[in-house]
Amino acid sequence: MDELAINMAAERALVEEHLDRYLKFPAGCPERLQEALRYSVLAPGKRLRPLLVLMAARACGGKTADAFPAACAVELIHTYSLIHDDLPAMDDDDLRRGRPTCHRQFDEATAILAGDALIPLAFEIICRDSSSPEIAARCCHQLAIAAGATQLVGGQVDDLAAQFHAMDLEKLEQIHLRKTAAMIAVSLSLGAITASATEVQRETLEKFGKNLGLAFQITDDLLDLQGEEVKMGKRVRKDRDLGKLTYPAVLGSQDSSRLANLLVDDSIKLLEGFGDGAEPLISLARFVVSRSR
Ligand code: GRG
Repeated sequence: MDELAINMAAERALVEEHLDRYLKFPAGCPERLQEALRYSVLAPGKRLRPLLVLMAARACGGKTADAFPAACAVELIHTYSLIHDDLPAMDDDDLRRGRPTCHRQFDEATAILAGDALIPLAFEIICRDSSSPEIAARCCHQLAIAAGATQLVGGQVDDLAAQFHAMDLEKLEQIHLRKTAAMIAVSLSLGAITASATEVQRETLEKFGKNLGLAFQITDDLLDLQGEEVKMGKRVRKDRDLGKLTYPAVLGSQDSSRLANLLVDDSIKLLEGFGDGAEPLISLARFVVSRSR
């Protein structure tokens, strides 16, 4: 393992330690709910979004210690979206992060409520643990927009509505910019805010995140087509069964892969002004298109 991979593993472990602490509730939280929350959040995810928060903070000269609340909050919102996406009313999946989905392991009502509970918890953590009230307010505002009706939720609604309908590349991009890229872009943005970065730095990182988010989605589509269920820890070949139009369906696999790499190359160019502090972000961007899960 190279030095960066070791640092990344160490930071992932720290994110998981924080998540573990944040998922111990005072009296009043029903035991089954706590169990479902810990089961879903502490399952072996890649933790891409929290790592992006930490690395964006570092690229802007901030302390990663100040970025952990926002990093964990993003992971909690992301996990809620996965739990709800897996429900019978949406993708109806049995496997997530290598384990039975939350509604399979528990029951539908518990899965819906566990997802619901993660949303206020994310904002509670930012409000209580950020390094200043101003940083907390700015993080909450950005995260609320990214997770809200025009971005994550709106993108998901349009994605569900588009099933079994013809779509062009522009529509596909509009859906994925909102459903997938918004949460990745906001991770970069929150990292910048926790580091008290300039607005130019924050916007540049956000743009980097949008490109990276699209590259991530294209890779996800390719892995759905070519990946293995055991490695991915989730059902594969499901996009076709669900009638979803994907990048490989529109562009073919080779051009999709070319586009993903192009987006990553373009996004890396945006980081030129950040100097050596952005090296971990560059490596993570390359990982997004070379990953096998
Ligand atoms: C329910 C509001 C709502 C939104 C759901 C997250 C999502 C939107 C759908 C999941 C389906 C999907 C394939 C989305 C595109 C890419 C994506 C978000 C994959 C999952 O993220 P990873 O690979 O997951 O980072 P881990 O488990 O590693 O955290």
